[in-house]
Amino acid sequence: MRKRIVDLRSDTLTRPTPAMREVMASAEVGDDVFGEDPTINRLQEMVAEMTGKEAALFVTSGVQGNQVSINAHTCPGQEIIVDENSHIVNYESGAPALLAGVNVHPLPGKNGIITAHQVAGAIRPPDDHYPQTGLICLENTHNRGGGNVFPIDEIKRISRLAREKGLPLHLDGARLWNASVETGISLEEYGQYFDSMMMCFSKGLGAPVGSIVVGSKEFIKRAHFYRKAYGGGIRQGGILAAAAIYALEFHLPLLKDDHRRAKQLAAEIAVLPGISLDIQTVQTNIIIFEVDPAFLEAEVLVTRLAEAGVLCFTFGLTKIRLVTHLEITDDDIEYTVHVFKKVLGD
Ligand code: TLP
Repeated sequence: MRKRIVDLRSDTLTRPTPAMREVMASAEVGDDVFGEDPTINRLQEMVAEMTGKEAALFVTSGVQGNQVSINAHTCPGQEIIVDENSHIVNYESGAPALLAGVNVHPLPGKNGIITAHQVAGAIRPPDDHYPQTGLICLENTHNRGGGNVFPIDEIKRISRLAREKGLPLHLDGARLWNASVETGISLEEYGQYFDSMMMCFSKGLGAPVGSIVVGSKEFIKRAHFYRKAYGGGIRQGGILAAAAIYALEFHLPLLKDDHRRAKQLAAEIAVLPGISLDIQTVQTNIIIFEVDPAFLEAEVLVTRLAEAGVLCFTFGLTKIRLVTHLEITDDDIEYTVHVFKKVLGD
């Protein structure tokens, strides 16, 4: 019998379903570098409309979406203000420096949430000693923050500040879909506060490849230049855009089940010995918890869970992340709880 595996390492692991593969196989395609792929064009129009933006650009990945946006907003030598735990600072291979030639100015957020007050203090005065601030970036939901939703009132305050200072505001919204489903705040409302937003189809939505960037026509024209420069022109990418359209239609409403399962799993493991987890922080599909090293090293817990078929990652020395997604069922949650209890000797 095949060993049972519950893979909670990431929502990037989802594989296209047979129905998704069918729409991919029959997608109409053209050369997107010439702007002639009808399915990519349809996806771009759809998402521009959903977010209330003038234009959209299909990109190969979340990293590429963030990086073409940083490039399109800034000049080399400028500085971008961003939370110290953001994906842009931690998991994009130093690309802001490598590709756009900008400094990052990381702020200490609380679970990834930075305030307008902190941002105001970080904007550089016009003095030749300082790098000049070129962009502010937020992340919603916040990955290292434990999938928490960025509070809308703080977004509004930061957006107001950015506009007063004439600075662009970019959102890493890899999981903005999750934030929107959880809060009921529409993508269009989120779109009002940002000059650009990047959203992924290849996380909870379950598409195999692809992200999208939205903004003004002028911004998208500049982003298009950088996408080409970074080798992101994907020709007959309509087969991928078809998967994204399918995901928006059929998988977006399912995200609320991922959130329900994550909250249930969090509540059940929070009470186990050696684990420290505030269930209030579990708002969407990500759970991050501390393991008391005096009880068990996080790395050892990950190995023992894996031996029993539950896969996850450490997030730093003492933390572990679990992510629910399209392929995780209620039964998988039950099994995971059972395995945790067995491993932690409850
Ligand atoms: N995140 C991945 C890893 O890179 C950590 C994951 O497993 O969660 N922004 C955010 C907030 C992300 O979480 C990710 C992916 C990205 C951008 C990058 O997306 P891709 O992997 O499509 O380049």
